Amino acid sequence: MKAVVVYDFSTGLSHVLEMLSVDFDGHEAVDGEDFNPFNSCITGPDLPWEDPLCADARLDGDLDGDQSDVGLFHQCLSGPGISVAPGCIH
Ligand SMILES: [Ca+2]
Ligand SMILES: [Ca+2]
Repeated sequence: MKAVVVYDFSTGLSHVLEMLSVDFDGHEAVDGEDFNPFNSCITGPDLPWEDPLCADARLDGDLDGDQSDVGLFHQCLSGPGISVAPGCIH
């Protein structure tokens, strides 16, 4: 899980936000370079992840790599050089 620090000018406070782990290379854009490692973790419905490196690909929070995870990845797909969408930060 990656994190970013956001400064709120209205309150003068900084907040640490956790980001969904779809930005596998840490470049703050979600593109094809992130899809390749994510895609290698797709197992199918009810088939649990075996590779511990796939822990970051658990986008829907359960143990399999299925269409639900793929859907969440596509919601966060921004494109090369384009920052990840605000909805992909929580
Ligand atoms: Ca990326
Ligand atoms: Ca899943």
